[in-house]
Amino acid sequence: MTRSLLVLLAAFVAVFAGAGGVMAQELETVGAPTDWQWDFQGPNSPIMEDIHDFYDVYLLPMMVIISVIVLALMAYIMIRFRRSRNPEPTRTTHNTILEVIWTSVPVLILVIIAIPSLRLLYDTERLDEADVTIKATGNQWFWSYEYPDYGLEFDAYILEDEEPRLLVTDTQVVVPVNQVIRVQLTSADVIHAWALPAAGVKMDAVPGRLNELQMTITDPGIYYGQCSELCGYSHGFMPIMVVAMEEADFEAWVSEQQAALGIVPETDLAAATQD
Ligand SMILES: [Cu+2]
Repeated sequence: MTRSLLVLLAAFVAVFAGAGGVMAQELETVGAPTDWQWDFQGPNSPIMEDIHDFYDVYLLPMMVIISVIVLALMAYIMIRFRRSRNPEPTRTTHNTILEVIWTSVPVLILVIIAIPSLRLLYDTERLDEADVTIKATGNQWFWSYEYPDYGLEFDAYILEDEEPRLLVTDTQVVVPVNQVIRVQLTSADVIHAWALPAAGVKMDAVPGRLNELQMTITDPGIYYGQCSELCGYSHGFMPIMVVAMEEADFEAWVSEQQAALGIVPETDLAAATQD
């Protein structure tokens, strides 16, 4: 009795795991917001590593130093030049050297920030030869995806009751790790924006235009993003869920999807015509 029950259970688990597809791969969540988070997500892409470095090593220390200096100056002024100590106020209105310094130093600081900042901006806009191309179309209020090279096409709708809340979709964008992914973006109605924080990408999806971004995800796992352009009533309910997997797993996923749709892969077609 117990044994037949176990067999039944095993069969059920096997069928269920098989039907699970992407989710059955037991991938961990890598790119998601966390409670009380106050830093960036990731980095899980080369560009996001650069963004982290630019902020942590460069921008943040600079901001801290400037804030501390300004605070110290103000404290000094408030104490040293307080009314009780200076009953007779000074009539000084100009100090040429001081004015040159407080104009040129901030300009210099901005130039120092601008150089690595523009370099980083250039890197984020770069487009290399793509290994996988995905077309994402924004709709009110869901994303539709196409893999033109594989003949795949599907919509991704929110699953509102799943955790992490408001981030899970019924179908996922599957990508291989450590490959150049080109995401082409457009919209069927209003302006949306496709963003994946852990990978350091965000770009508008504009009706009538085709924008392109590129990302290379370095770690297998599940990543979450959101539409990042106010697009109407359900703007907060069209999340982006990306599953990054090893190349072999990705290829298996593509074949699985193609088989389900009855698509004959191009390589098989070529072999068939040769015979
Ligand atoms: Cu949107």
